Amino acid sequence: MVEQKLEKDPAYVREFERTLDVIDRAQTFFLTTHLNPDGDGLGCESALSLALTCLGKTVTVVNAHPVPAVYHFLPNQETFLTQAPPGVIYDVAIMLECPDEQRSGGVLPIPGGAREIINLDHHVFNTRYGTVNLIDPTAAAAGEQVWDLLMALDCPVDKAMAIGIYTAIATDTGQFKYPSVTPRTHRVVAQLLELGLEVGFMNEQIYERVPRAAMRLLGMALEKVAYNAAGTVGWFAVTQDMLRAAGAAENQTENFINYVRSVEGVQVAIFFQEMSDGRVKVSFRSRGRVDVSALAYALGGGGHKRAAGVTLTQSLAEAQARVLAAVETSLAPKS
Ligand SMILES: [Mn+2]
Repeated sequence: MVEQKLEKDPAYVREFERTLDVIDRAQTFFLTTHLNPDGDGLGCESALSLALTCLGKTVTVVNAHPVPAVYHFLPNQETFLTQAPPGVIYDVAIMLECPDEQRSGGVLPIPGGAREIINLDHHVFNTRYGTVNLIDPTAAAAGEQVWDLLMALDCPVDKAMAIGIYTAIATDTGQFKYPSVTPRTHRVVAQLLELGLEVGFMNEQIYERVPRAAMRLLGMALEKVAYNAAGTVGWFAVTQDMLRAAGAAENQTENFINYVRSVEGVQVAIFFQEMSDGRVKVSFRSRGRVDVSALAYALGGGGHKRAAGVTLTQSLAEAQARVLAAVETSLAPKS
């Protein structure tokens, strides 16, 4: 693992060593990720909770939302909670790709508190709110960072942990297709395969168990994709009415946006989802020069250069008008 650590800057290596020290001295752990948890956050929680348990530590995993059905194959996910136990003070809280406290969706602050906060993330915008900040925007997924940790902890890595790390990296890189992928990404995956992980099994678990209702919803949504005049922006929406008509759940739309991102000429794909609480969840994907993380950040959200999002407290029509105007501005040639 010396090789992987050498790819990092000295400040990161220092924080990494501090992380190991903090983990070593602690007994009780609290883990969380961002709201609407995705494959990266959940895969990290799965693998890291297994490793900490193996070290004899006590681990509590709490997320703002339940684990989506697609990720029910992740080892240990059945122990994940959606409410923090009241009054418990933890030795250490580990935030897995949660760039600021608000993104935890109300899980932070922890009711009883934590003595140390390890803030592990690969987002460019991170408020560095931890007592330890392990921030590496060159990591294709937080799963790469967690893998480094697992390799350095005093507990043998195994196939169950490999399942979580593979899920984290595969889902955050669009199955190893995005520009965020580096030689290091594939070196980590090679190590996972050496533990006996089967790629075919993983692909089936993550991508080939689409519920019929979700497929129906996708069909309805794709019929209504709209484009700007230049064909550089494509957008579409899922409303509460559509969810009801398809019999689908709110968290079954995770991959929808990638269909529009793949259309010839489209530089920015936007997906609007009307939530049951009336707010509108907006997802961005970029293929061109547009930095959608800056766009999302300006609207109050966050993310990466090519994948970002924000939740707006507006009607769907208002949210669409506001977001489309912002996108056109960011596409306009700078004068
Ligand atoms: Mn991620």
